[in-house]
Amino acid sequence: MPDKATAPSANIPNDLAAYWMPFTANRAFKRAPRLLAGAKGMHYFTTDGRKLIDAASGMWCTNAGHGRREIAEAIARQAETLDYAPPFQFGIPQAFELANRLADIAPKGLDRVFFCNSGSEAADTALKMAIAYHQTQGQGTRTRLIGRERGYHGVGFGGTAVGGILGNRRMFGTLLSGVDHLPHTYDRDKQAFSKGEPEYGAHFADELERLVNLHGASTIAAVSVEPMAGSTGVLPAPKGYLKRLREITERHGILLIFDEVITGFGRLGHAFAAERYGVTPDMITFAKGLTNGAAPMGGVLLRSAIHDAFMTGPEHMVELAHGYTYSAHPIACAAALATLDIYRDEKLFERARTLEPAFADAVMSLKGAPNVADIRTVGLTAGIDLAPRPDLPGKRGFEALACAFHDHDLMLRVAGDTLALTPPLIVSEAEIGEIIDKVGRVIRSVA
Ligand code: PXG
Repeated sequence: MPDKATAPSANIPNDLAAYWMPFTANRAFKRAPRLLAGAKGMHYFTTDGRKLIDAASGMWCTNAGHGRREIAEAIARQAETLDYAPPFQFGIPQAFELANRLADIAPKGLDRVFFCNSGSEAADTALKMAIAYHQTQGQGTRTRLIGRERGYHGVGFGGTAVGGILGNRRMFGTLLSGVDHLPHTYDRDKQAFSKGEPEYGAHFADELERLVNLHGASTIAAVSVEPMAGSTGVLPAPKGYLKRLREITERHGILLIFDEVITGFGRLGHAFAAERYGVTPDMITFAKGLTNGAAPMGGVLLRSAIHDAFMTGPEHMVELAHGYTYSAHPIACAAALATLDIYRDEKLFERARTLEPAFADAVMSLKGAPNVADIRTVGLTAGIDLAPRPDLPGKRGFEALACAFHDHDLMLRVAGDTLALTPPLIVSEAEIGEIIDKVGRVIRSVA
């Protein structure tokens, strides 16, 4: 690699050493970089001038497609008018408007909103709120948090502890104490090649009764699950599973948190997956699609009874000692409001619901391709499990990601050896066909 001082100047950096990339195979990346320069609609443009079709909505974010002018203009206007405002003890009208807009599209009963800047912060915020809420109820022994194997709730200490992904946990010590996990809901023998929610597996929710019998309900604050586990490779909830979790949590006074960072904003055909399943949790965490990825923002939707429990004591006192310098950042609020307008005006959640059957059929056509061990679909999302290379788990998946980018002009997500497809909700049927054709070629390339 040329010395920095002598390197020719160009848009493309020729020294990639300084940037330690997140959740990235840094050495492999820096040997064969995947550099992006632009994006519009369903496509990314690379620094070497190629056009990639985006089958990943960036990273489950750009549900309305890339480069939306309305959002860019809203951000620019906001930056010029009010760049920053302190969110503690001061407010901006846009934050209140956004909270109202979110309460309007959330399941009935979830009508209070707390803002932060990411899904990880949303997860930790909800967990802290759950513990604090029980304290307001004179139930300070309820501190235990229950997650699920293969769950992902970001990378804060709370979310990492409640999450159930070995690779994310094992390097970071003991994490939070008092955390336990439900089993994951995937059983390939019983569920392989399911479209939508698998018929088998509602009983996995009953494991919560076992944990209650082990620890005592009076020690458990909350259970947090993703309605569809995304990062771990797309595991839709089995039919009836979430209803059963709701019944058990209600019976034992345990708060139920849905992590909808991925499933929110139309991915499963509704504003929130809670609506698809007819189950109202006590809190919903959200991020990603809220701003179409154009600004970092996340948050927690919660029942007013939880919020109201804190509204006691002297009125000059802060009720919840929690929040971020960039909570409800003006630019993020502007991006989110413009995004919600697009979702509403273009009926994108309904569009996802309408496209779901054609999308599922298209992805299932890859059954029988080399090494395809299972395919799962739900909403506009699919997971395709490839058989791992012997003794090298994750290698075939990584090769697929790289080969999709370099050789097939396709942007994919992978989780281990699972390919995840999650295109923008503006995708056309023809583009679904194009994506599936490319994915088939990628699968054959890494056979
Ligand atoms: N909860 C869920 C359910 C998520 O999927 C987070 C929390 C954390 O969000 P932040 O904004 O802190 O990253 C996520 C993030 C993938 C992939 O490839 C998915 C996520 C992040 C990175 C990669 O599937 N989800």
